[in-house]
Amino acid sequence: MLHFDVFTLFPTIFASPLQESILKRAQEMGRLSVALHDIRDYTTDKHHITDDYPYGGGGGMVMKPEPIFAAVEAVLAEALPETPVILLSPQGRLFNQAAARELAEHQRLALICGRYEGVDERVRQFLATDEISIGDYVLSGGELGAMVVVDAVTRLLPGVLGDPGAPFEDSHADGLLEYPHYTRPAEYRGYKVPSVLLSGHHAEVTRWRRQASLRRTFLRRPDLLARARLSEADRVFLRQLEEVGAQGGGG
Ligand code: 9D3
Repeated sequence: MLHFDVFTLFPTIFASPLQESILKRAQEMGRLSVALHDIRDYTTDKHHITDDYPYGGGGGMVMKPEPIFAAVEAVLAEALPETPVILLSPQGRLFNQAAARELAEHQRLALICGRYEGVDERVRQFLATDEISIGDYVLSGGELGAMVVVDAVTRLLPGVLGDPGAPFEDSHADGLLEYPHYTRPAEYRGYKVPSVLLSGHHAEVTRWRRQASLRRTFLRRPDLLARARLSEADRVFLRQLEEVGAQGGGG
């Protein structure tokens, strides 16, 4: 069982993603629980202020430290001292499948979502143990980042996915992009499913899929090939792609 404590000014953002599909099922199965904590509930002033002007001037507002510290310390009072406290921020280390696997080892994770131009630096220095960005683009706050982390980590919990070794493997499990998937009809508007997939030759299907994966990764994400787990046959095929070009397909 993995428990998330999410600290946010907009807890309702999380409602729908948690109520559908895999995340819904994971909660029903008792593998996942998510507690949403409204940072505003931990303000002590009459107007429940959570932001303030930046020292030194400049535009935008900064999230005040007191309500964030109060919220996290109250909620995690009885938690294990090693519970990661993760700040979602554009300055964090980039989230990837390896980071998701690492987080899935914990029993409890705290996620702090920033808003405005950012959070007071003391939150990052003295409260958070970890800082994560989900990619090099600008979001309006940490909530969607936190949701991405919850989703990616939950899929890795034992029993959450139907059959962990089956065809729908993680795109990044062996470090390659996935091969193309097809279902019926065998011809749609004149567009045909590759005949090898209808042939019943299992070994040929496996080889076609592997080569389609390699070709697609070579064309779209060559950066992934450096860290991919490749057989000698894979390397021979890739050398061929480099020499004669990728010849359409897969791109
Ligand atoms: C004006 C400079 N901006 C930094 C690029 C300020 C700023 C933009 C967006 C400050 C905070 C935010 C809100 N973003 C997040 O909280 C965030 C985020 C993101 O923007 N991109 C990728 N991952 C993440 S995780 C949290």
